Amino acid sequence: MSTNLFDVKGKVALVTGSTHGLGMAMARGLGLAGATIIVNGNSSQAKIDAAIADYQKEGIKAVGYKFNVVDEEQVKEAVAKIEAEVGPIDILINNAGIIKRTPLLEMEVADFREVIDIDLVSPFIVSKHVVKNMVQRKQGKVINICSMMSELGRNSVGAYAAAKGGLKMLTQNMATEWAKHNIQVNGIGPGYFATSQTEPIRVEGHPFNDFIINRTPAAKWGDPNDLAGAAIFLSSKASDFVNGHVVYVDGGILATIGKPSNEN
Ligand code: GCO
Repeated sequence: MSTNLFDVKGKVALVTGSTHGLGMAMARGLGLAGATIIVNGNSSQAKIDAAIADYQKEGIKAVGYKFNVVDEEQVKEAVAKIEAEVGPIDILINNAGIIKRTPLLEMEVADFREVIDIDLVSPFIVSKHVVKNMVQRKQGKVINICSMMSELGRNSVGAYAAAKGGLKMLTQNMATEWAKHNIQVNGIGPGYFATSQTEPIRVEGHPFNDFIINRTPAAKWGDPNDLAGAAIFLSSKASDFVNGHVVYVDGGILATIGKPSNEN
C-alpha cells in the first residue's frame, strides 16, 4: 500500500472540458502523476483526438469521450460507457465552462441562462451521475472549478459570477451531503491564467492586462501548470478530511485590496 499521501497512480479521473486550457493542465498533472485521464469535450471528435495525442506524447494514459455536459441523457450514457470500458471513476473534475463578457443591462436572457446552464447546472448533472456510483464504492473525489468570481464581482461578467458564486455554494452542499459516504467535494479557484479564455483581455497593452499585473501580488498571469498541485492534493489521500473548501490558486489576488498602479 502506498505511503505516498499524494499518490493517484491507477486512479481514473474524468475531467470535463479537458481538450485545452485549465482542464487540460489539471488533467495533465494528474496523468503525469499516474492517473488514467478520461478526456471530455463537446466541440469535435477531432479536438478530442488531438488532445489524446498530446497526452499520450507524454506517456499519459488517456481515453476520450465526446458528450455535452448539460445534456443529462448524454451524461448518463457516457458515465455508464466510461465505467464499463475504462473502470470506476475515482476522481471527477467539473471544469467545463464558458464565459460571456456583456454588461448585465445589455445581456440577453438566453445568454445569461446558457452561462448558468454550463457553468453551474452541468456540474450538478455530471456529479449526480458519477457520485451515485461513488456512494456504492464508499469513496470518491469531486473537484468543482470555481473562480475569482466565486468571491468577487467584475464589470461585464455578471452571469459568470452568478454561476461561479453558486458553484462555490453547490460545492459546500455536495460536501455536506456526500462526506458521510467518504466522498470529498472541494473546489479549485483559479486566479487569472494565460489561456484562450483570457486571451482577449490579456493582449499586450490591453488595460485589463496592466490591471491584472498590478492587482496580482505575484505580478504575473498564472501558468496553467500551476494548478496541477492543487488538483493532485484534492484528488489524493492527502485531502481525505478536507470537505467543502475552495483552494484558491491566484498569485495572492484574494489576499489583498490591491495597490495604486504607481506603487511597487
Ligand atoms: C474575466 C476572466 C475570469 C478568469 C477567471 C478568474 O473575464 O474576468 O476571464 O473569469 O477567467 O475566472 O478566476
